[in-house]
Amino acid sequence: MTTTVHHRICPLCEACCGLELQVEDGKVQSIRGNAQDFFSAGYICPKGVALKDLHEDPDRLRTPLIKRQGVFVEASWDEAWAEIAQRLPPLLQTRGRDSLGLAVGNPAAHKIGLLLYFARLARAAGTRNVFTAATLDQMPRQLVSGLLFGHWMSVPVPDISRCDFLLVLGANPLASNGSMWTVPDFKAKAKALQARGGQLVVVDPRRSETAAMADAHHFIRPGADAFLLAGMVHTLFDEQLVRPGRLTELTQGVAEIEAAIQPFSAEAVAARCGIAAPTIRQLARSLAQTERACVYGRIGTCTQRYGTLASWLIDVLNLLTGHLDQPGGAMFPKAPAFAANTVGPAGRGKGVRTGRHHSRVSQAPEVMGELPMGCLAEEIDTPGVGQIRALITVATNPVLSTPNGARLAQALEQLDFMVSLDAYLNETTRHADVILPAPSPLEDSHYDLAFSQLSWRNQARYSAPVFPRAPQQPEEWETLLRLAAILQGQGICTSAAELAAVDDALLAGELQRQFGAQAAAVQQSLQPHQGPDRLLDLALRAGPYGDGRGSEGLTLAKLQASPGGIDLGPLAPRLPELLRTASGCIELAHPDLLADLAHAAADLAQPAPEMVLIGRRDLRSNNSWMHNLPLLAKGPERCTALVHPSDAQRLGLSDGGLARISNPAGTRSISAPVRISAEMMPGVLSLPHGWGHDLPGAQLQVAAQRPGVNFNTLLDENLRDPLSGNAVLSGVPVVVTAG
Ligand SMILES: Nc1nc2c(c(=O)[nH]1)N[C@H]1C(S)=C(S)[C@@H](COP(=O)(O)OP(=O)(O)OC[C@H]3O[C@@H](n4cnc5c(=O)[nH]c(N)nc54)[C@H](O)[C@@H]3O)O[C@H]1N2
Ligand SMILES: Nc1nc2c(c(=O)[nH]1)N[C@H]1C(S)=C(S)[C@@H](COP(=O)(O)OP(=O)(O)OC[C@H]3O[C@@H](n4cnc5c(=O)[nH]c(N)nc54)[C@H](O)[C@@H]3O)O[C@H]1N2
Ligand code: SF4
Ligand SMILES: [Mo]
Repeated sequence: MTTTVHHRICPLCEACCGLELQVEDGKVQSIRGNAQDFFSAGYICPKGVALKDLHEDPDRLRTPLIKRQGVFVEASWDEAWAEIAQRLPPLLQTRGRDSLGLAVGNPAAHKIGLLLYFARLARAAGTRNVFTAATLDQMPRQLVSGLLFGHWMSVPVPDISRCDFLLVLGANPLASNGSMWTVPDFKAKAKALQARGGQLVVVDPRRSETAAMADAHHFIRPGADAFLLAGMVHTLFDEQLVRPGRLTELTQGVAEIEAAIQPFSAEAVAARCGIAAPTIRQLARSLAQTERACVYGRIGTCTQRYGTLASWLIDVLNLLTGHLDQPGGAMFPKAPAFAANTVGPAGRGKGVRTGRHHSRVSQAPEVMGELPMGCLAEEIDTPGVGQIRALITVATNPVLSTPNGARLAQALEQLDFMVSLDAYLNETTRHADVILPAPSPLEDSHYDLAFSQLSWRNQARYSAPVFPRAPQQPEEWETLLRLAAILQGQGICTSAAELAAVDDALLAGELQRQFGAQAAAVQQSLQPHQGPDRLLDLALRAGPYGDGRGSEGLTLAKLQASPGGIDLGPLAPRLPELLRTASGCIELAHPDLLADLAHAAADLAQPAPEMVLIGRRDLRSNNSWMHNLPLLAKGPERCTALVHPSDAQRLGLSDGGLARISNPAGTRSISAPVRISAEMMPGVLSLPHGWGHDLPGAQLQVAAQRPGVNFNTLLDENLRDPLSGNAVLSGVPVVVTAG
């Protein structure tokens, strides 16, 4: 028997832990944290261990499926490509480019091949109908980064290892392992903060796992973060605590904010957010008076009507208290590759624009080139010019992850043609005509294109595949490139050489624009890499630590020779160098933000509904797709409705009994087992999303045994944060009865 040891970055969540796998005769024997990985230092969670289950899952697709007379049959790759090439191009020719929709989901953020080649697919498709999970998640955060700093990915993260006061809103990193902030083992870092005398404060309508370890926890009325944060900003002005320090000269709009924030005194917002005015004032003082302090907000602050306002006010607070871009505060990582805020002239750029086009039915503005995922169903089921008639889904399960998935499921059935690139035959891909299987993550190389831009410490890490791919199984970038070639009218690439020629031609065009006369020489220097590896080598070498800046600099080869990763040092101040706004300043008071603040002022008196619904995450689950892995599926029921004892009594709910939860109109409802707990804020019910694996036609044998119920059945697909297009997933009124 031969045992080999492999190092591999976990692709399952944003913590990006380094793993060590022991493999014996082609089988995974064990998976543990890689103690040699400088960045995650041996940390791992149960999902990382479950990569073995994922790799071996008999339900994971290993061959393409084609639907014939309503039934999926296994097919060869050649047959699958023939089907696509025969059906897709004629449709687009008669119906136009916008008749094709593209939808891409969460796992793509973890896959460099999907990220880089989905962009190529979208360009080849030429459609405006591009939808991603960003509008179910962090679009408000990215919009604010774009407006203030000039690029969507210029996102400040807490410099936790030097911070002494960390205020966390709407995030539960003990369950999620962090988001828009790559911070493996948050718990140890938070404990170190507490051990040096610092304070962790959590604002959440539930006493979450993170809140339970905090020094203080405040319940907040769901959806009211913007009001709390506005009350804190008001306090800063009211109590003369505004000190932007060295950013004063670099910031536009402070006076406008002072004027616009006037209606939001702590006393005026207290009832709206359910937090007493003295507490709000004290939070503002603690932030202002602690030398190294930071506010961090995540999904709970984004997935609400005022998601963009809340994300913005977090930056405003960090800036006005002198904690933005300061050690121990909210700092900007400097990624080694692909970060737009390291490319081009430093300190000034074009900034961002939104609304360059709008969705056909609801007229929702594009943001970051995308339309809101909540609009996908209506774009398919509303007749008219530009109606979506064909859809390509990539690593997404919107039937479970999007509000009113039932409408979407019906709409998908009406499509003329649908292709899915996915790991499973699930609630969404069952509607496809052709499913193209993804390889196992253990058959992929890995580099975190997105998360190296959000890391608690600057880093470069890469891992090679653990296993070779099955003989016919292409890499995902190859699949996307073949689709792109078909959409570009180049037909089916039947050989590797043909595909390489398409890839070479695309790269040559890009290099020509970037390097002009030197393009051919640059392309030559990137040998022998191909596909995403070649683009990574280019990005690393041209990046801020690259060998383009000196012979000692980074290359892919150097990264490949460093299985524990390369430490690029602690976060360091980056302003003004990072800015890409037209003014070369932090544009703190964009008119759209001020206008929405005025809307919020008009909404200050909104009374609290009797019962609202919020989401939650569990360490052993991940969105909608890991419920088929035995290691994660075992244990107590996870899809439960948490309610406060006083609500349970009022509503006649019993622990372990069922709660019937309905939308206010009473047209849609689900029943979930109740857990009564004082960890809930009264008037708030918490349920996890991503469940509901009882739909016919999916092939998820383990998940089907305990399907759970679909949270998103209750949500209204038309409820959005108007600025970012992000779906409202939290704080939604519901009617709850026993049964
Ligand atoms: N109510 C409510 N709804 C929510 C949320 C919430 O908090 N509350 N959260 C939202 C958030 S933050 C997100 S990000 C979205 C996520 O929603 P989606 O973007 O739909 O992502 P997942 O639910 O993670 O589903 C991932 C899909 O990718 C497939 N897959 C897994 N691995 C691979 C792979 O390697 N390659 C390919 N091609 N496919 C793969 C899976 O089989 C599955 O179909 O859900 C959102 N929906
Ligand atoms: N184990 C696990 N890890 C995951 C995922 C998973 O499904 N499971 N999903 C991944 C994805 S796609 C993402 S985007 C991240 C998300 O990572 P996080 O942002 O940390 O998300 P959650 O763990 O859902 O924590 C959100 C918290 O917000 C609270 N909340 C709800 N509404 C409000 C509100 O209106 N205001 C405030 N202040 N709080 C509110 C909830 O009670 C909850 O405790 O997690 C990622 N990691
Ligand atoms: S915390 Fe995230 S990255 Fe780390 S092992 Fe778990 S799933 Fe993987
Ligand atoms: Mo997400």
